[in-house]
Amino acid sequence: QADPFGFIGLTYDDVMLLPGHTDVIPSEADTSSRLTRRIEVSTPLLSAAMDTVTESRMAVAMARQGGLGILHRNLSIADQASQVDLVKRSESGMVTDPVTTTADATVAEVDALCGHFRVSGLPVVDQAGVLVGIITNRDMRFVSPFEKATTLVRDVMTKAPLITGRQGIDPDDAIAIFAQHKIEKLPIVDEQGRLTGLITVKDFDKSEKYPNATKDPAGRLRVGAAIGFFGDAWQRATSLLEAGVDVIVVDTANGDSAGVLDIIRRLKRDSAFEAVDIIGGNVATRSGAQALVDAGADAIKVGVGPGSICTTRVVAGVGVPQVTAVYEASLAAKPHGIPVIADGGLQYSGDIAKALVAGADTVMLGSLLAGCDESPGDLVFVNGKQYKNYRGMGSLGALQTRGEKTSYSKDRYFQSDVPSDDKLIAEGIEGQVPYRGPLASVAYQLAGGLRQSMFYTGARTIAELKEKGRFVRITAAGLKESHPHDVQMVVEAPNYRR
Ligand code: RVP
Repeated sequence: QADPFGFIGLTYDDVMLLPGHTDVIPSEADTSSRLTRRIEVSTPLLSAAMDTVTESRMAVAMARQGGLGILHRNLSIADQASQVDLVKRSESGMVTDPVTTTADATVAEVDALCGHFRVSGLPVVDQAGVLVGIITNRDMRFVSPFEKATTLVRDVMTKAPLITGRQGIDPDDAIAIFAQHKIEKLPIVDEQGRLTGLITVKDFDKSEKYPNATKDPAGRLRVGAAIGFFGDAWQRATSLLEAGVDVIVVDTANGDSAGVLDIIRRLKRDSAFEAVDIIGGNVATRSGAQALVDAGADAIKVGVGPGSICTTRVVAGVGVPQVTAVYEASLAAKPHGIPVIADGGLQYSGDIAKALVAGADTVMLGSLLAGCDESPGDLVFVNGKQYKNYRGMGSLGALQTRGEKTSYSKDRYFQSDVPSDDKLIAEGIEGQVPYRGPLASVAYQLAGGLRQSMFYTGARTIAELKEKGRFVRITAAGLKESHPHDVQMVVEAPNYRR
């Protein structure tokens, strides 16, 4: 490069999309997009793999809205795998591996399982897996709290013979059985009477309620989970796979590094992981994206330093303003048909379309989702207003969170070898974001904003938006003009906060 300063970095606030001729109305715009080489989502939104953003509740909510949650990895392998399990069991055409109990268990044990898996009853099986009964809320209702620990399932369950379905039953036939027998759970059994699945009426209700949900071929919600590259990362990947994860994200602050590229190559070579798509990141340059493409990544995650809680750009002086980073990465990924994820730095719904036009296929959100009901953590009251805690995975607090052996977040910042906490170099901060209510309404506003962008640019599909979208660079005065100005805001808008 002749001129060492010849390369300008632009971000969301530096650009606007040009309006263009349109014959699209917002409600007709199709927001579906490619998440990875093989997976499509109907809403191009991902929730960040952060311990104040995505655990199973958020992942379920994201998938129902047609996006995807990426479970964070600042917890033990067993805990993260059990979160995958919770998402995979949450809603499905048929549960192929239902949670069960035995006749000798106590009602208290059944209660605990039902609470953990958020279900209202369990099939009862014997040692050979043969269905011997079912126990639901109805059966347990008259067991007093004092007797739960001593009452056995066999004494209250509804005993076999039960109404059951055969394997491969048609969904319409299942619905007919629910209606005819006024039951809510239909155990599926094989010829020997062994339980092989469970269909619940609740799942049909949810399918109708969330028609755009991101689902696997078996009708279960999809979920992603983050891993690192150091220590027990391989074991983590294996446990996530066994729990049924759909997407593994090798999630680090610098994806263009030997350890990250190596684990991506190994995962892609191993036939055991054939069914799982592997996302690599993060990078912010064309060469970084190229390295991930060459390693075999099924999608490239872009973002070094744009995050609202991130201090990498000031602590290390390194990063690329996000719109330029996404554009550069897409130059390497696009020719290979590998989707790009724009991770971090989005403040408003309008930034989604900007990211897509710059070259992304989906976006990943932290601060915009951390205030939702479904994100981990309780509400915090400050001066009578409601907030939720939100912290960077490179903040001291997150770096110091310990699991069985090590701090899981440390390897995201390549500091696994740092001997004591007082020697850590933080790259993030801990803060709070305003409470925003249920994810469904936040996601509705975000996707709605994107549909408005598609209307203004005359794009019926995301592919058309990416093709037709044109940028204009703006100045500080232009940015000032873009926001509400010269008035005192008196009513809170559902999709705008200064
Ligand atoms: P934002 O949406 O702007 O809040 O950014 C979220 C993103 O920030 C995450 O998806 C992740 O890539 C990045 N991040 C998370 N922790 C930190 C940090 O501590 N520096 N950065």
